[in-house]
Amino acid sequence: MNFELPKLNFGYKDLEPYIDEETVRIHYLKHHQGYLNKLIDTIESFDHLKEKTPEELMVGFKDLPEDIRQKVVNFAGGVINHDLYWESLQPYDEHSGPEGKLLSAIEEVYGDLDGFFEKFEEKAMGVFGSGWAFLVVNKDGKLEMTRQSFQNSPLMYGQTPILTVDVWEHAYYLKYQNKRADYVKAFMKLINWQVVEKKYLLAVK
Ligand code: MN3
Repeated sequence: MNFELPKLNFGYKDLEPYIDEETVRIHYLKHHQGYLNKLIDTIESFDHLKEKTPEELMVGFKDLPEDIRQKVVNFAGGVINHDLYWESLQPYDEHSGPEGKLLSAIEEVYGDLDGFFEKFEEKAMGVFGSGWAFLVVNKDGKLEMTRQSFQNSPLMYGQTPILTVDVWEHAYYLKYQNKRADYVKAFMKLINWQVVEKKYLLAVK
């Protein structure tokens, strides 16, 4: 396992004005780092678990020792969901959009990109309480949107997440307060489509 967080692909300020600097700092340095620290503490005395990646821990969660299983799911899930969240983001670029096979797959399932955005917002708004909306490649190799509560991951259900939006309040409350829809709309302007496409191609290979 890697005991350090992956570096962000942008500076703390670079998502402004859509996601504010203070939120990015606290979210990455406190929340994300906090999950990693707690995961490391939890598996401290389990050498066979330390050899695994957090993704592997989530995929194989049923095999985890029962007394630490829920904690490992919470913390390893917190690590990988945030890893994906940061990877899903880039500074605003008006020319960015899905291309190639990913675009074709989006059009097949959602009609067009606007249809995709509409459904993704709906999915994110439908998360009750703290959780995540994901775009995944499902077991049939098709695009699908799913929701997870807390720090659960689509990896626990045989799906490969390729894009995610964090809708825990800490992800938006400083700037958007209770206006989750405004945050989700802002998030969608910052999607790093190249990363999503790379993950899509790997998942359908
Ligand atoms: Mn978060």
